[in-house]
Amino acid sequence: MKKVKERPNALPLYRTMLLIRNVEESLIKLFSDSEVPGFIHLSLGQEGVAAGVMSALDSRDSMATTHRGHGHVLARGLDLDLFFKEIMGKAGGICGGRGGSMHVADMQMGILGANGIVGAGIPIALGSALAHQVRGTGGTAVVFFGDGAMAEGVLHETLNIASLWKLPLLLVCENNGWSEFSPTALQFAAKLKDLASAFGIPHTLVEGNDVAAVDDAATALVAAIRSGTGAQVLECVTHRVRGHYEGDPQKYRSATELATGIEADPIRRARGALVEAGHSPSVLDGIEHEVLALVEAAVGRARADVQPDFEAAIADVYTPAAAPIESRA
Ligand SMILES: Cc1ncc(C[n+]2csc(CCOP(=O)(O)OP(=O)(O)O)c2C)c(N)n1
Repeated sequence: MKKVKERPNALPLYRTMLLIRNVEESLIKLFSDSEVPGFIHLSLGQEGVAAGVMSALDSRDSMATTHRGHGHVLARGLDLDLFFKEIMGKAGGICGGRGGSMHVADMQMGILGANGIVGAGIPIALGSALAHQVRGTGGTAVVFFGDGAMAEGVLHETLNIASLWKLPLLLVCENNGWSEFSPTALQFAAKLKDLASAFGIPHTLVEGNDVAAVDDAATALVAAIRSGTGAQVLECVTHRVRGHYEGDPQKYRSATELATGIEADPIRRARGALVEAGHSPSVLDGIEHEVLALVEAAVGRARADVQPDFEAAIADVYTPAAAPIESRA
């Protein structure tokens, strides 16, 4: 068989997607066993977007995510122990176990936070983009949002300011066609492309289940942003395989649509490309086993961790007052 030329980061992208998949599959079990407090929203089927976009970023960059943000923070490189302990509400979590699935944040890694309010990450990333510009960090702020956020006024306001001030902002829409239990097409009359264009912001549409295509598009857009062209919109068409929230019986979806999501699996697609490029299935299985072992070990350590002290509940509610502008050097 003639080998297809392989992209240099094909294996790391595959591994990142497998990591997200294995983590979330383990969360399904933990959640059904009541080991995860609160709600979780899984991104099974959408791993290609997280892996592809994050691979285009470096340590200068910042990102804000949504209620469906496990994949984004894992692809950014958040430590597995800190991740599981947070989702399982343990003291050793990245936010001391007080945030949980919808509030994972890590300022050291430029993770500005997951967010339970639809669209609320968008202005946070806008502010971060302004900070990058004012401080001359060379960084880009990235925000993930679902197609359900297209009707949020804050997106429209953000596109306006980002365009006027030429801010280094990459707006990534994960378009899975659904906003909770309703098709987005029944809720928003415009196309994202037309909305972006109304504010003079370029829009790129990509097949979100093709991790290589997402990586290529995101890499090109981040390079353009770093060169000073201002904001960009990247719309990734993808499929949400599980329900809106874990436990959702999905009675509103047809069997055909559910099957389409499974067939479009970005991991199966990437594996097919790797095998075509000459990787043996046993090597690829080996990566999967290695990732699974890491996930199982992290779950074990999270289980063994303690819950936060009651006194910790109000820690970090207030931050120390910043020095007045005049007294800053
Ligand atoms: C401002 C606001 N309105 C409504 C909700 C209730 N809500 C939670 S998720 C969701 C839909 C999200 O759809 P989308 O943004 O497309 O993301 P997806 O769940 O498809 O990833 C809604 C309406 C909310 N959390 N915040």
